[in-house]
Amino acid sequence: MDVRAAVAFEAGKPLSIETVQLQGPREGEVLVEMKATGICHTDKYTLSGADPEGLFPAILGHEGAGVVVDVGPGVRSLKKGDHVIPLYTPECRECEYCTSQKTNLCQKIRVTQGRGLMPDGSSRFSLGGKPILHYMGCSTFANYTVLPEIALAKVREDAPFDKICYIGCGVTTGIGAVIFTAKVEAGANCVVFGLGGIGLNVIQGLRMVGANMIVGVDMNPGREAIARQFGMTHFVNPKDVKGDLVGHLVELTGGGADYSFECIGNVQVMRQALECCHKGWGVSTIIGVAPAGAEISTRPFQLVTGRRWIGSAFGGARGRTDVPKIVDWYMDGRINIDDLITHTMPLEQINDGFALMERGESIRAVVVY
Ligand code: NAD
Ligand code: AHE
Ligand code: ZN
Ligand code: ZN
Repeated sequence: MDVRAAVAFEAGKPLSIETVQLQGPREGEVLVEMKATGICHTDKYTLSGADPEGLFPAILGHEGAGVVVDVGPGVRSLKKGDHVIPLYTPECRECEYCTSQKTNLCQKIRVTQGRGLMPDGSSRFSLGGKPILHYMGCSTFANYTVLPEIALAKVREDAPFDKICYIGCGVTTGIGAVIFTAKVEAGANCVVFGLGGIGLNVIQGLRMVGANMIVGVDMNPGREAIARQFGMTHFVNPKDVKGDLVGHLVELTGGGADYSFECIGNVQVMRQALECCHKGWGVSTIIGVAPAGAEISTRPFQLVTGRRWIGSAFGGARGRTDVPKIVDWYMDGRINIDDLITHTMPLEQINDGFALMERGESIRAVVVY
């Protein structure tokens, strides 16, 4: 079938709106009509050429919501008409990783996903007879896409697509990092570096679990008001701190953070996030995706003296199990998504969405098909 897609032909170039061809679903696959997709910082990162796994030409996008229109042979858990959220971290429930109960990083299809291919090693998208690659197993920047059954969370049908698409990455990543990865307890003092589409969801996760201090750190003063609305109790702009930022944060938190979160992708900030943690027990979670080749460093003494450095992908969430619950939290009014979606646009204006993010003017821009 013909579908409308924003194609990334090469790194560093704007997306191009094209009519591309999409083959139907094969064994274990599902054809989804995409209804809405968020634009995440990671799409920009890959488009920039900084992602070692970034392959071109590809159809980017990994933060979508839509409706099942067809299923391939052997698909049992989904049927035509089901509402779904694509999962770049699938949940097969049978691989060594899924059954370990220690991680959400299902590896069943990770190798082919990283090569921009479906699990059978081929692409469903093409243009003029030449294959176009999938991205993160999702390719939500197309109005129809094909995904493996294990990479779709079935969600309730009364939830609005243009809001719950954000649960496909940013909301789950931020709230999940607090609840599933760091397992922050009530009364904790916390520092969040980067108050964008991810960091603001970390903040609302911290408020949900009853954190005491929620310190937000961002160089963009425009982020203070919205972060306070979501639960931030103290704002620190590094540009306004005279002297050492780490020392300032340790003093502000009365000895260091019980938990810190890096939501930027800057390795210097990752070091600050670790080192502002409390001696003996502070835990720092890396969420930000750093450029290819970048490395983190600190004095090992920071770890010897009890700080711990961990990371989180997709908030530690098991997609098919946890994403429907997060949709319920939104529908029950327990989490706020609406105020984080600052812009909506048709697919034809998707490059404007990337520009808004680059200028720090949007929290989330959402393409509505
Ligand atoms: P964003 O651009 O919306 O937000 C980043 C924020 O950091 C901005 O408010 C910016 O002003 C601030 N900032 C930049 N440099 C800073 C500095 N030196 N000090 C303080 N603040 C600074 O980005 P986002 O969508 O929130 O994504 C954040 C990061 O998380 C990206 O690297 C993205 O790729 C990554 N990410 C990771 C996962 C995961 O599963 N681990 C999921 C989604 C996104
Ligand atoms: N491809 C990059 C790494 C990118 C990365 O870390 N992706 C996160 C999700 S970011 C969503 O916005 C992730 O889930 N990683 C786990 C995984 O298996 O990809 C690189 O460095 O190669
Ligand atoms: Zn993302
Ligand atoms: Zn698995």
